[in-house]
Amino acid sequence: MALDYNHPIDIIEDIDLRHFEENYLIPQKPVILRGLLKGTKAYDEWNFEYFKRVAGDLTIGVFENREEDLDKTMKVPHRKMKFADYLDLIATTPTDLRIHLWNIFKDCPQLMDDFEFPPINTTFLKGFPYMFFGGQGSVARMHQDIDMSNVFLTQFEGKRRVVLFAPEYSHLLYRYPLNVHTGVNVVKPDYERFPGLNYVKGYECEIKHGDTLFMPGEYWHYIEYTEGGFGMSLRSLNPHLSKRFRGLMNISVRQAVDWSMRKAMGDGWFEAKQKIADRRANAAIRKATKKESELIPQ
Ligand SMILES: O=C(O)CCC(=O)C(=O)O
Repeated sequence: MALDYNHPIDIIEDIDLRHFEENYLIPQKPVILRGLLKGTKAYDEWNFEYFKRVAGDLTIGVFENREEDLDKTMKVPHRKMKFADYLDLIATTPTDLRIHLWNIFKDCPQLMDDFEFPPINTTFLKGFPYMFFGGQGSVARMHQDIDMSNVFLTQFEGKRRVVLFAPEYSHLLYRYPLNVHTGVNVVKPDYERFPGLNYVKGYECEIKHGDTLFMPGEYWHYIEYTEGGFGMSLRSLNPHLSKRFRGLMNISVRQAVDWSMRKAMGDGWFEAKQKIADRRANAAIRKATKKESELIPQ
């Protein structure tokens, strides 16, 4: 057995609210919505040159691929650059530099006129559109989004490879307790250290200009820029109240407890979390192997 994320994702060119809700939103199943923003200025015109004209003079914080702090979301940028220089760099040169979760619309509100929230969802969080930029080879390591909202990730320039796993696999993926991160590297899996990976199944896809990937709330995602480029993510409330509640608890309580324990115990807390993650994974492996042996006729 080995880590299996070869399952393709449905690709749909035209979809209405009912079809989307019944087949993807309520069952929380990923799908690529090809050309979802067709007919908007963003779809036709957003490229490196456009963003250089609109926002090139801004100074922005950029992040490197770093292996440290595996259980933390990187919030403080590793360096600052002029945005126009950053765009020139990712347009021409492989680099690990990324910009993530940038609400560029606060700096350049006129960009909000370039698109409309697509009529396939009624609970978009309209105040939180974010842009993501990355050089070829840069990576967003595997994580879940802490608020558990659904994400509609549209690509405008370049290409991104995305690997997705359902939240049901969180224990087999060694999620740290009180946290939305894991120490596993899905593209270089270490089966000896993380045997649970043998029991996990997921999806893989590549998105390019005009593709919108619907990532259901709580889904694990690993993202790699196979070409330098950028995209926008629109978020919407999870249709399931239990997940909305979990998202709220994550932001308000779990994260705060995690931070205070880290402050109080330092590295000891990280080690304790690793042990708990290992214990939970071992229990999930026992359950998975029991299920398999039940399927073998005696
Ligand atoms: O593409 C990226 O840089 C990361 C996107 C991501 O992790 C997200 O939208 O939650």
